[in-house]
Amino acid sequence: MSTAPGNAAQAGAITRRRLGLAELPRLRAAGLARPPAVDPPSVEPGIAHLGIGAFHRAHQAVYTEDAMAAAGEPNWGIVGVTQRSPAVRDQLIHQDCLYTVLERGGPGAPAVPPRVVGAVCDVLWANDPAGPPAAVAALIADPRIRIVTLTVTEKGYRRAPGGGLDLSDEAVRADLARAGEAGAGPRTVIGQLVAGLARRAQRHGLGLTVLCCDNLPAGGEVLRGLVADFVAALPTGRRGGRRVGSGGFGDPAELAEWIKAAVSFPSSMVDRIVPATTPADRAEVTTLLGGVIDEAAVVAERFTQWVIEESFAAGRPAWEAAGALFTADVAPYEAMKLRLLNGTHSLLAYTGALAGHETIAEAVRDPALADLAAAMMRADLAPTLAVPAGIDLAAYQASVLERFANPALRHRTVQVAADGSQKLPIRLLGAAADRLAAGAEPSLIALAVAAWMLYVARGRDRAGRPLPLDDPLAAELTAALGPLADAPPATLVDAALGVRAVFPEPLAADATFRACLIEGVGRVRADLRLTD
Ligand code: CS2
Repeated sequence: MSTAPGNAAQAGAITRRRLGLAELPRLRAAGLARPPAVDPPSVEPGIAHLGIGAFHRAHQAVYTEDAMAAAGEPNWGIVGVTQRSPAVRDQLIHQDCLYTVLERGGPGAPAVPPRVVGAVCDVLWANDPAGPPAAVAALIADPRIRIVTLTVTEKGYRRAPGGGLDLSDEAVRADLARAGEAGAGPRTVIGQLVAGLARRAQRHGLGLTVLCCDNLPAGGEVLRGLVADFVAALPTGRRGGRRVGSGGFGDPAELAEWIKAAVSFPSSMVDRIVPATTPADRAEVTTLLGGVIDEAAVVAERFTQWVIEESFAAGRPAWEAAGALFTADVAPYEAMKLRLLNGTHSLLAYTGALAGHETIAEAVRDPALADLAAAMMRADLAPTLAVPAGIDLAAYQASVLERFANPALRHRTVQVAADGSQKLPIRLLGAAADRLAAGAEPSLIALAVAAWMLYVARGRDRAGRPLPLDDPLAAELTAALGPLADAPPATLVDAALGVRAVFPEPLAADATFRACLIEGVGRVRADLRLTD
């Protein structure tokens, strides 16, 4: 039987319905999804978010929606900014900025319907050739915006090895060189922030909070420093004996003063495992939504945590009503999470990928790797931590492994392995330095770092399958380590320790650490049978 063209088109239309406001009543009535806790059309912008990827959508945006609903304050809606490509913008604006979060609990956890989130009001692509060049600065200067949040990943901050802004970075230099020129929108996140702050200072001077939500220790202080470095490096000239700044940025000294007085930079610890969404995830969401397609769906574990330093210059959503914890000192929470969770994630990513495990859950089900992970946390990482109030550190370590073991998440080892040059110093090298200073040998941290060296040098797993090197320093690392995949351990270790952007001077020169790394390379090669 042949199908008439009209019927086929109609069938296509039925199966190709897209998530959006028009679909909400039906999804709600059919109980297929948990509808937004707010009424999306009534949500007004209050937050600009730089880096609207999967993590933000499954974490801060959910807290924000719940806070708006709990407090009856719909004026904390999020305007997201996407940096590299228009993909997320295109996905979201074609569905009224609605998207679903699909939670995947561990084995035995009851399935819950996907949740539609309505906290996002709009999305901009920072580099849109069709848009105004300084759209992000204009957004940050919008008086309705009272908080700028960021999830731009470690590399998005463009820090130099010493921690300050990398003034040798080409994009930073280009932003500084063109600062204030008409028609030139900054490309770097710090450039965009400073351009927005400058415009804000000139237009109305209303205060603002800039809240770092990346995996950075003391993220607020770091960001404050990077903004100050950019402002200090703005080109200036002299007019009538007075320093004047370039174009729209005004006088850098005045801008620096205004920032000090009007902008706060709290730190926060964020936690939720949110793997990159796959086509299979999107297909599952479509099925769960009865045929409605959501191009912007995200999948996350059930666990979520947010600890925020209470320092807001211009108000904030009632995030505590959504479960966030406010504290005067986030540092112990950050260190615990970055070292125990993220450090162990990295260990499992490199050893797991080399051993041929596709996901973190598979890696942690490998008894040898699970033992290593537990031992590294217990022996090398936990002793470096000040235990945050109310936390049982042993239980926390167990919970990390339990979360990693969730087979429904399918978090790929190569995804966590990305950007190792940026992640290792934060997650593992600081702890190694602390242990060395205490006279201890951080042999399991060294093993994790050795696994990274072998991952980079070999570029293939135990079975010879290629492993991608997704890292801003990929070229430098491949040149230094690529030829040394089968070299004696000391040769590989010495070449890696020479990469100053990863290993700071005192640690690189530490004989105990070097010896631990050499032993680590030997052990990873032998235990994972990489030389077979
Ligand atoms: C992971 C994190 O990709 C990675 O490097 O370690 O994204 C991790 O899943 C989150 O920080 C969990 O909060």
